[in-house]
Amino acid sequence: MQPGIVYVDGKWYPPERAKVSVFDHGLLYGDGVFEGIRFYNGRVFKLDRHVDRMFESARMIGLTPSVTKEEFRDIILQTCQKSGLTDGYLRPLFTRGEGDLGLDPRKAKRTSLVVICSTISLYGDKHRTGLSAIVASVRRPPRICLNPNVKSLNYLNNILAKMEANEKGADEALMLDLEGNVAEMSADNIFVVKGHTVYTPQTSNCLVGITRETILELCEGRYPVRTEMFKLDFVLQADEVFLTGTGGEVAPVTSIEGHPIGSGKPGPVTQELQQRYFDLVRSTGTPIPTGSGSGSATTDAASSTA
Ligand code: PXG
Repeated sequence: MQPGIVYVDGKWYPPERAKVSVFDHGLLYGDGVFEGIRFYNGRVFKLDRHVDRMFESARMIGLTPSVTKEEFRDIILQTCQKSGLTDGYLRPLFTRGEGDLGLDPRKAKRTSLVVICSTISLYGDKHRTGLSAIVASVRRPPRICLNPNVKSLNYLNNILAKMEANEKGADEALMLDLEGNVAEMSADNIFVVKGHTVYTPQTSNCLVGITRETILELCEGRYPVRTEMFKLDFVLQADEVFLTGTGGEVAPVTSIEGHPIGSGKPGPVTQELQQRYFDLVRSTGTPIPTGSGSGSATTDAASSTA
């Protein structure tokens, strides 16, 4: 069982007792949005950016959250505090809520808020040694079908790509859009290094990653950056490739379809940016409040804030 604590619509529960209805449209239709946030050393990294993106995702699917941004932010920090963890992962979800069968969102009368506070481990030692990737045959859907900037509860497109990687014994899957432009990895953005220049696709065909934004900030004044579309051959001829994501953090991709990238080992630009990223996440962020309430479960929001 996962460690931590889970908030569901006003109350906190131990992970094994946290439940949502089988009639929640988030489960029935993938109708909802989520975020993935990490906290390090008792501080939540880029909390306000994640709060803004979550509300923007909700707005794009016409979902009205049951809380304001300020309340949401407060619930996240309280959930961290109650978890007793100093390093971990937060997974807030807004779902369309419980409603009768039928995909019409009007059947769900009130949206739900869940915040899971736990831990996540994705690539282990491969952060240091490098990941292998395949090119997924499934493509990222175009904006006109489902805007990739919506971080929705419907991840089947990404999961199918990840399954192709699993079947081929690779760590990750690179995804193209319908035009053959490189879009992103199954749950991470992609960066390419050529010479001293750092390239990443524009965000019209991928998620506006917060780790991506952080890396672009870390490149400022050190490496020239170009955000532009490119094809697979550009990636295969790169000196270095790395991926970025809250879960995956910054990880080198050292082979694609069995073809080594650059030297076939993590490159110097990737290693430097990775180190700077780890330094930044461990030294900045919104402090998790300390005080009473830590570790308690099945308390309700109103009484614990009183
Ligand atoms: N693209 C996609 C499709 C994602 O899902 C990213 C890029 C990177 O975005 P951020 O803002 O995190 O830099 C994501 C994020 C998980 C997990 O449970 C997935 C993500 C983040 C955290 C955990 O596998 N994906």
